[in-house]
Amino acid sequence: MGQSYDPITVTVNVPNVSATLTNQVSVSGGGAVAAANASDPTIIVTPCDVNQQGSTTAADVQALINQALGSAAPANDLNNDGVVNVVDIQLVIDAVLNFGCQAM
Ligand SMILES: [Ca+2]
Repeated sequence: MGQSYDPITVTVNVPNVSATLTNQVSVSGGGAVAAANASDPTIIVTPCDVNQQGSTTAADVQALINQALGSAAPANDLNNDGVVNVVDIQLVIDAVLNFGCQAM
């Protein structure tokens, strides 16, 4: 009782799709009567999620339109070509349509 094991770090790559994933872990053995379980929901944020709230929506499309029109600072040059324009807007629309975020 009262003992612990060194921290274990696990790094994973996930598909480039906005979603919430749940990290889960189960530990058994060591004389424990029952397995110990823990879970931790994690929001996956992609570059197409312009407002970084955890999913890609029409609000993100609107944010890119504002940037392309110059009414907002051009902060999300998703294809990294030096300008925020209709190409970047299309990348966000594709993400909204669940084709994934193809930002570079
Ligand atoms: Ca661009």
